[in-house]
Amino acid sequence: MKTKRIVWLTAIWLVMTQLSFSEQWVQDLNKGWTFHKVGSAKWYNAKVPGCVHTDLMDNKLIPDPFYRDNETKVQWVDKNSWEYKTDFTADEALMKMERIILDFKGLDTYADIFVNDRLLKSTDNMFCEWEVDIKPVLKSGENTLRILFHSPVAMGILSRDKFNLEAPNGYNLEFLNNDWPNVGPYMRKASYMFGWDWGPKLTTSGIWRPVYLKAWNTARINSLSIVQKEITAKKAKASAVFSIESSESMDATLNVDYSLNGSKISVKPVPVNLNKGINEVSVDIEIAKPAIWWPNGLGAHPVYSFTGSLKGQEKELDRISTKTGLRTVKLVQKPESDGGSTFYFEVNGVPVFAKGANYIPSDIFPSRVTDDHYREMLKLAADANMNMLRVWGGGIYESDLFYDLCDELGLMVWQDFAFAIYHMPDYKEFYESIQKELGDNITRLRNHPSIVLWCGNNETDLLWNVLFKRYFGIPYDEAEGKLLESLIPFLPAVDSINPVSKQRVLKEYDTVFYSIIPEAIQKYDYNARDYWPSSPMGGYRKPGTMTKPYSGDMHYYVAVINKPFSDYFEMQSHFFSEHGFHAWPDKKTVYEFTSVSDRSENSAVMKSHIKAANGSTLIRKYMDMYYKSPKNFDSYLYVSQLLQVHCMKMALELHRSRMPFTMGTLYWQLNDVWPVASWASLDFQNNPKALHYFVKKAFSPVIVVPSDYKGQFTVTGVSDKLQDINATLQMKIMDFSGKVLWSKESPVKLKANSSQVVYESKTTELIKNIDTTKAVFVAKLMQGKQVLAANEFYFSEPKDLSFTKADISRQVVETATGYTVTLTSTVLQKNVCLSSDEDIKFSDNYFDLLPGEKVTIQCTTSGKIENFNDKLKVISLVDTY
Ligand code: BMA
Repeated sequence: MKTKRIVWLTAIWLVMTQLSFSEQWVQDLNKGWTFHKVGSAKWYNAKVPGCVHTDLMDNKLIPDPFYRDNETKVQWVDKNSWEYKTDFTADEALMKMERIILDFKGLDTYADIFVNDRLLKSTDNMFCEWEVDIKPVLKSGENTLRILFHSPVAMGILSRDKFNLEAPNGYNLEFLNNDWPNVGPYMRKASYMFGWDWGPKLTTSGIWRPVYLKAWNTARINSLSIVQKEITAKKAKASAVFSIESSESMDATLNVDYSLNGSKISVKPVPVNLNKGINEVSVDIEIAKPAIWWPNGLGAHPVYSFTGSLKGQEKELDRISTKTGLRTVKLVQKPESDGGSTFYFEVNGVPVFAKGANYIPSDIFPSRVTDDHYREMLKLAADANMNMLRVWGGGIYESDLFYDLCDELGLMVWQDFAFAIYHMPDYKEFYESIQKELGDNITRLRNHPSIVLWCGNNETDLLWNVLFKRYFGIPYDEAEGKLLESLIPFLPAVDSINPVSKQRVLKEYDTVFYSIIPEAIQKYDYNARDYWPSSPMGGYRKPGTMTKPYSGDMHYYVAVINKPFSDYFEMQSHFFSEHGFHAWPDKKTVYEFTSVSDRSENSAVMKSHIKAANGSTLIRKYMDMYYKSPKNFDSYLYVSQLLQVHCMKMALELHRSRMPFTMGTLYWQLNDVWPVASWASLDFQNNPKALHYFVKKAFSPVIVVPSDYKGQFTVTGVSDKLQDINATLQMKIMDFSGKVLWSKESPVKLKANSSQVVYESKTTELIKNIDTTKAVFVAKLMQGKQVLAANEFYFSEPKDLSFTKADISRQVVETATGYTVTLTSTVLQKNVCLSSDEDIKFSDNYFDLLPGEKVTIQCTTSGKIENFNDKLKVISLVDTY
């Protein structure tokens, strides 16, 4: 959780010290930076926080790597070392302070820190915060801060050589075929920067988070943790745990205030006796009738503010503030009669079906992500009825704002530690660096109510149980292994390997994920959340999740194992923490990174913006299975998005209708780091793909799901609501001109927080005498005239449906925020798509327009658009072939 000190600017500080109010000095050092390539004479302006690639771009020294295949043209950057410097002034008042430090919130990665040309510290971990004592070298007047960033590639080679063990990594991190070795796993730097199957290889360096100059006298508060002990409707019991650093032993007083929506309550001051050094001291808090924090869709998400202050004999020495929400949460893994165990989250005593997506960093250069981008993206996730995001381990520990927004929006966070599918060095300094990383990040994040789980890593257990066991010749469960192996198509040949290496890799895995991490969670988070060592896994030291009896979570990719989308029906799991299918982003985004000559399916530039193994071949293969071949490039982009929805509609609806057996579906992935064909539902500029509009429907609190499995047709009602619902189920089959061929209506009672079959029939019975190439099944759950849920189902694949071309008529009305467009058609229009070259946000898109039905779309614009109607393009699937 972000802990804010009161920032005294120099001038204010002088006034304050005269009044002897506080002993703290905090000054932002993010101005006046310049940078250069080590060895070159010329220095250029730099931005802090920032990174070398964005600084090179701002100075027009490299082209935008997102455009065309420019990625390949900037690969020289990470083979070089870079230096940054700035000057700052120390006045007499500062010089008199007892302690003076520089506080770096993030340095990427191997940095030597110099003040006035004296080397003060060398860093080795992008995820750590570094405090450097500068008192001994500080001069009154001008001082120079210089930071040398060593080439991450060169340092990675040194680390790998020191490790001196070659074993396979589960991921080919070097997507670009150059002569440089795969060094990502050998350093504590975000893995995705070395290339991933949705990201470019742009391995940057720099001061990626802010820098502060801080000074204090006597004592300061290092952190404040609100440890929740008992939360009920009647009362909340918590402890405000302070970590205080003091330069002398003394008597002091701790004060804690808390507030929700303005009204402040003070807890009785607590006298403490501080020792010289670090002190952990706490104040008990009891809140009567607390406002409880709930996940999105289940209630409000109130966030309490807490302020803690430390008073010495005469004056206040320091003050810190933080926020938290009050709730209980646990991961329930109850043993089941068949030997498996459940896997679901229980929040405030209620089992919650987790609906959401996997989150990867918002940019390949994370230092340039704006507050507005985070706000828009997370709002889009919450608006799509999500209640959980998994912050994936190959990325970064996100910014404070990210988690603040998740708290405010009720988005639960499954937080991976930053490890993804590789084995790592086992030398002492590497472990120490990991320990510091865990302490820094758990301390920063632990007060966020949104974080509901710590997870050790992404897919390292999977890697260990398949790849390593096979590589090292260790026996493993054949059935599990075969399935898992098929998910990892790039297994290296079994080799003769030194038994010492085998022992080392085994030990390293156990040391990091079964000792170092659990110990850090106990020490810094007081075991406030559950720990799951790896995603996916079957259970503690239990591989695989794919066969009976089921336990743990699962990652499942239908295209990787070369199966039709219907294979989703065969795959069981209590919790799908990853699954997905990839698609191109919108035409507008594709046009931005291509020139005219690049705009064909298999052009070199298009291929350079799809990193998934056999990516474009797979899109084409599945497109041919389900859709008529698109007539041109623009249609191809649009149909690729429909194809993604076609897969995910089956998946998300199926998973929800299997509750309570399945209690979570997090699709891969929410967002992108650059313009690319990927599994994401939002592109890198937060433009929704067809999938995102669809997800909002699939994750609605109440849904109705028609499906056909092995000749049995069922309609399932699913409700996340915590009260039962009485409704009427209306069903009909109609042809594409609206003629009703079959209909049925029945009352249903949907039980709270459950799913149930509300209609079933043999499929052949239902569709006898019906031409399924021209028919749609429509289900609606009604409460009086209100539609609680609606859905369509087709008995034939889209390529076999036969549509008639007809106009889509529209009525446009100007509104305060833009326009509303009401669409109708005499025939069924599948996947109606509204688009424009203007900047317009549509309230819905890619929906099926039923014959004779009216659909009204809100079009939000930043101002009036001349000839809006002419500029708005409306097509449907029938226009693509
Ligand atoms: C999973 C993830 C990522 C990857 C995704 C798509 O394995 O954990 O590593 O990008 O699949 O292939």
